[in-house]
This record gives sequence, structure tokens and C-alpha cells, in this order.
Amino acid sequence: MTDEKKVLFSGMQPSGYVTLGNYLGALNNWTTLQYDYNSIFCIVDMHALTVRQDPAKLRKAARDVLMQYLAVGLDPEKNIIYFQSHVPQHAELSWILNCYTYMGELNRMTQFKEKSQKHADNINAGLFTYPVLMAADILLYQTELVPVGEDQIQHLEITRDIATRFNGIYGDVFTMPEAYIGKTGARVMALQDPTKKMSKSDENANNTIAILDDPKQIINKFKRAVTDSGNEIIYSDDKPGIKNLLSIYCAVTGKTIKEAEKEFENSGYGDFKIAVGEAVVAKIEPIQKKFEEYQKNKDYIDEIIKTGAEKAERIAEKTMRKVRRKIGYPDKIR
Ligand code: AQP
Repeated sequence: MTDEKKVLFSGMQPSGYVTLGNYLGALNNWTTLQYDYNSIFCIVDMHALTVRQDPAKLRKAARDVLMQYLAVGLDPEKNIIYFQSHVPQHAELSWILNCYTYMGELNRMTQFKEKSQKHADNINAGLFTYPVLMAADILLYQTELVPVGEDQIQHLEITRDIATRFNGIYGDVFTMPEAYIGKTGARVMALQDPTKKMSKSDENANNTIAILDDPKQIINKFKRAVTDSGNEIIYSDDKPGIKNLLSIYCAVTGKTIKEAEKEFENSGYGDFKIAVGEAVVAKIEPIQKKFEEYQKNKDYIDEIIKTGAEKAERIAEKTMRKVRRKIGYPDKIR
């Protein structure tokens, strides 16, 4: 990592297969930004525990997410790519920051409200303090820029509030991070219910497109996507299904909404949906091929996992030494 560039941090939970939403709202932006920043890309397996996981599936999903990071084009030589659970400083800072975060602040988090409704049988304390762990992830690396989808903006705001509070007491310990929202694909919606966002943990597979889905399956899911009773292909809040499909089409082709509306002005919904499916397949097929190659290269992936954790821990420990001293932990005798 070079010193002149700013630090960028982002992460993704291995809570299922990476979706088109995760790709367009996050990964795709990361591949562009990686050359302009000292970038740190984490697989946030500790966050995934806030929802009950099958251990074998979680272990596999974490490795698969890492290989998908590589397959979309994140460069492991240039960036730090690692598993959150391999760097214990995340848990340590998270506990400390818990003591500088108010219940009232956490109570306002929309993701907590949504997830506790979805997992009513498992509303655990980790789900509640999820944003504090996220704050620790970001602040550990003195991050300046955090590329996120719109759904995560609230968590970035609370991170800034926690950092401001901590710095206010102890001096400038943490760098103040800012959100980066990409222009397109900021919020990809579920195909069967375009009023809610596409999520990798959605139980209805027809709602989501995984970037590793079989191309035929992808086209079929788009064919079945919910639209509305009209027949015009225009970008309007009254037509959430068509709006979502147009946004996806533009995000994968690089066309503007106006160009897309013009292109489909004489098409029916059926043909339009197939065209969106085909454009998505064209974009993600090369990613799938690369993923297959990485699957065959165990030693190479193991090496990335090892060196990623070592590099991340070095930076995280530097911040932690400062934090421990500031808050008054006794010095360790060596
Ligand atoms: N539908 C979406 N559209 C655009 N961006 C999205 N992101 C998630 N869904 C969409 C962005 O992807 C990144 C990874 O998020 P995460 O895995 O840390 O958590 P999440 O936001 O909770 O993602 P999911 O897919 O909804 O996972 P589950 O189902 O486990 O909750 C973030 O930058 C996010 O903004």
C-alpha cells in the first residue's frame, strides 16, 4: 500500500450467494475505485453470525465470496482482501465502541427493525449492535471512503457519530469516513416484489439473481419478474417493476435511462424482460468463468487468505495500540 492515496474500506457478508444487487451496488464500484485508493476489501463473516448460519455453509460461502471478489476483478496484489474473523482487532474495537454508542441511536436503525421482523425468533444482541461492529471495521483502518449501497448509509452515519464522540473525548484517534454511492445500481429491487431490495438471504430464489446463477435460470427469473398492468416501458415511480428492470439494464449496459426508454419504446414487456436478462448474462458470464478457474486453484486462494489477514492485522493493530492507550487500559508487560 502506498501512503499518498486515501484509504477505502468495504465489505460484504457471506450470508448467501452474491446477488446482482451486491454486484451493481457494491462490487462493481469497488473494481473501479481500487486503482485510486489504498483499498481494503473484507468478507464480513462476523456480521453474518447475527442471523443463524449453518457452519459448513458459512465456511464455504466465505471462501466463495472471496473468489467472487477476485472474479469481478479485485486485484489481491494491489488491495488487501481478507476475512474479518481472521483479524481479532475487529471484535476488540467493537466492544470498546459499544461503550460509546447509545441504545437510542441503535434503536433508530432501519436494518435492525427489518431484520428483527424477518428473524423474529432470533432477535439477538449482535443484530442490535451490528452497526457498532461495522463502525469498528471502518475506523480500524483510518478509512476515508466507504463505498456502499443506499441501504447502508444510515450505518455510515452512526459510524461518523461514534467517531466524532470518541475523538471529542480522546483527541483525533479516528479518521472521519465518508460514504461513496455509485451512480447506477445503488438500489436493486427484488424481482417478485420491487418495493423491497434484492437480498442474498431472501428465501424466494425468484426474487434474486445470484451472479453465479446459471444463465438459463437468469433469463427465466427475468421472464417471471413482476411488472404492472400497463404496457409502456418508462422510468416512473408508478411502475416500480419496470423502473427496477430499466435501472438494471442501464447499469449492466452503461446506457442512460433515456437511451433505454427509446430503445424499447415499441417493445412489449415480454421482449423487454428477455433483453434485460440477456444483458445481465452478457455482463456476468465472464465473471462466472473466472470464478470456475479460481475454484481449481486452492493454493493460490489460500495464499491470498493468509497474506490478506497479515496485512490487515498490521494496520488494525496500529490503531488499536493508540485506542488502548487513550482509553486507559493498563500497559501489557512483555
Ligand atoms: N439490493 C441492493 N442494491 C444495491 N446494493 C446492495 N447491497 C446489498 N443489497 C443491495 C450492497 O451490497 C453490499 C454488501 O452488503 P452486505 O452483504 O454487507 O449486507 P446487506 O446490505 O444486508 O446485503 P444483502 O444482500 O441484503 O444481505 P443479507 O440478505 O444477508 O441481508 C453493501 O454495500 C450493500 O449496500
